[in-house]
Amino acid sequence: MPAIDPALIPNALRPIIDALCATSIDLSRVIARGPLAGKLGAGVGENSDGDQQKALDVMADEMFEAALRGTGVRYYASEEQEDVVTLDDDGGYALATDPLDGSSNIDVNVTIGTIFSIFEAADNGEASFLRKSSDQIAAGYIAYGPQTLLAMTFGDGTQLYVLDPERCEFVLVEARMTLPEAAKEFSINASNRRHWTPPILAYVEECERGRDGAKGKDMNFRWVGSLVAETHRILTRGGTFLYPADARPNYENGRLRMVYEVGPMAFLVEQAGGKATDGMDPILSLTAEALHERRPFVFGSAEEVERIAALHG
Ligand code: AFP
Repeated sequence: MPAIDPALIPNALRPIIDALCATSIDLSRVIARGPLAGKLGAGVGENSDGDQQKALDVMADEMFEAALRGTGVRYYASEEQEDVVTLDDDGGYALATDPLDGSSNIDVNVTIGTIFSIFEAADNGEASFLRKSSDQIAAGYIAYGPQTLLAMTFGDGTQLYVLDPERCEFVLVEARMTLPEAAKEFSINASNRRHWTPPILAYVEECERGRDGAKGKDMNFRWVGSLVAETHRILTRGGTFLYPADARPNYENGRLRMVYEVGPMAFLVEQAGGKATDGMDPILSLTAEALHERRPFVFGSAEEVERIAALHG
C-alpha cells in the first residue's frame, strides 16, 4: 500500500515521495510519543553551522537517509551533515533536506517539521545543489502537529495532503493551495528589533501602527519558532514571514539556510500565488554558492512582500 495517493505525483519521483511519506509516518509516531520515546530534545552535538543538534535531529536524518537509498536519489544533502552523501551512483535525483526543523520546539509539544527539495542530479554532489533555486523540480514539507500534513509541489501548484492515521496514508485534501493576497498577520522574532536594518524596522512599525498608520488596517503578530508551522499558517490564511539579516555576529544573512529551508519554501509559496524574496530579489532567481549558506528570507502575501521590497528602495 503506498503511503500516499499517487495520482498527482510524477511517476519518476514516486519511489522518493513514497519513501519520504513512509518515513514521516514513522517519525510522526516517535514525535507523538514525546518523552515516552526518550529524550528527543536532548543535545547530542553540533551541526555544520554550529547549531546544537538534538537527538531527534540526528534520528530523523538517519531515518530519511536510509529510506531514500534505492529510490533514485543519487545525492543526499542534509542540515545535519557537513557534506553531500552519495546514496546511489545510478540515481537521477538530488535531495536536500532539513530533516527536523523547529528543534527548539521538540520538548514543548509545538509543531515541528521536515523540509525537502529535489533537483535532477548534476555531474557531482555539490553541483547538484549549488545552482539556481528555480532548478528545483519538487519541494515540500511535512508538519508534525495536531494533524500530520504534507504540502508539496512539482511545479504545477501546491498540493496539500493530510495523514489518515487509520489508513497510514497521506490523503489529498487540496490540489492547488491559494495563498491569500492580503495579510492580517506578520511573523518576525521581535526580540531582535535592535539588530534590524531600517527598512525592516519601518515595515514592522507600519504593521504595529495598524489602522492608525499607513496600512489602514490592524495586523496581528505570530512567532512560533518553527518555519514549517509559520509557512503552513501563511499558505492557509495569508500573512508575512520575515527572518532578515541582522547585526548579530553570524546573522549578516539571517538564520535560515538557502538550499534546504529557504529554496523549498519559496517554491511552495510562489506555486500557491505568494511571493518569496531575500527582502528585495526573488529567492527562486538566486543561486546557492555554499551548501549551508544562509539567506535573508521574506515570504507570504504578495502585497506585503512587495511593500517590504519597496521599503528597501
Ligand atoms: P531550530 O531547528 O534550530 O529550532 O531552528 C528553527 C528555525 O530554523 C526555523 O524553523 C525558525 O523559523 C527559526 O529557526 C527560529 O529562529 P529563532 O529561534 O531565532 O527565532
